[in-house]
Amino acid sequence: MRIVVLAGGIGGARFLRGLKSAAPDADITVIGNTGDDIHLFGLKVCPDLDTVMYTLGGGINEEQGWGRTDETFRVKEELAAYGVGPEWFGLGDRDFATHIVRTQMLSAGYPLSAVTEALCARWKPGVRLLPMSDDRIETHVAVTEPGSDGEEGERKAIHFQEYWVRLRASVPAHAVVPVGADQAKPAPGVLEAIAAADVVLFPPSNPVVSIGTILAVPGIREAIADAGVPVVGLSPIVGDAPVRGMADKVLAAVGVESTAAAVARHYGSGLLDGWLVDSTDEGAVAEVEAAGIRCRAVPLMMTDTDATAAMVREALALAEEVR
Ligand code: GDP
Ligand code: FO1
Ligand code: CA
Repeated sequence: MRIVVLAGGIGGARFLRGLKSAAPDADITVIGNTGDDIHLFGLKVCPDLDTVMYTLGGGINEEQGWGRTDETFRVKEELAAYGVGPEWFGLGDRDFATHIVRTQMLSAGYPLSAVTEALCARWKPGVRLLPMSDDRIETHVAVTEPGSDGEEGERKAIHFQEYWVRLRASVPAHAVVPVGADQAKPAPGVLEAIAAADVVLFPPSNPVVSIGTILAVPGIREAIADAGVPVVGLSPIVGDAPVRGMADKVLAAVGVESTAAAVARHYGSGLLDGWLVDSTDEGAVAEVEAAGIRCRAVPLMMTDTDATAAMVREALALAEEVR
């Protein structure tokens, strides 16, 4: 079975670990979000691609969910000693090597998709990992930062990483913009993988800054809708709040309530055929079905690989029901 998965970072990566366990013989193509990408110290950092690659390749810091295991921060300390920041972004020594190799290859003219393939030759994630696009796309968030005197500050756009990592999403997001997406093209292989898929899965990744960003690349949403195969998603919202992260803040920015049903309606029946909500959100099932999307309530906490594999089996069963 050919399965295409649209993935962000931690939520996407953990879901994929369950998918590999539940469907060991499946041919899995992952379309990864690159809107989180940021240039730091002259290097190109791709947090969500790396989170998927390290998680599936056995190099992830399990507790944190991002970055390398057994990490040290000597380089970051030395940079700080020169007064060179940002200090708010935790790039570790082992992780730095990935960004150096990536940047070196990009500078030599290789597209990000080829670079990602080369990095994966080491990590062997067991899936085909494609960036959503080879073109530069960076998600920016419009915020009003409080001034130092406590007065209301100026409205400005900041990089998504600054919003999340420096500000911890502590101020409202007025708007979320995937800068560059409208001019971008899907990376080689993306549209082909979607057209050849037997099923498309949306893991419980962030609906705005992960899956929303992938869908913002012209052609990807249309290819999924036109593929004529079941599209099934899993809710990242459980009991009216994200399981982790800032999905509530960025959903508010696009005018969507933080409920499992509202996220399903946001994707819409033109895109989604099936939707899984957590057992505790059983009450949302009727509302989702009324929107024309087949819905089931099942346990959706990715506590370990077995629990996640059970979620995947429910998603694949729902795909067969709507096929
Ligand atoms: P990020 O790029 O690291 O933020 O990761 P993703 O975008 O792939 O996934 C983030 C989303 O995963 C968040 O909105 C979380 O609510 C959701 N999430 C994380 N763990 C779980 C879980 O165990 N169950 C469910 N249903 N959602 C989860
Ligand atoms: N997340 C943090 O909360 N703090 C960090 O300092 C941080 C550094 C970092 C470095 C490399 C990397 O691949 C990911 C990193 N992340 C960090 C996670 C990052 O913010 C991701 O974009 C998440 O996917 C959030 O969407
Ligand atoms: Ca992310």
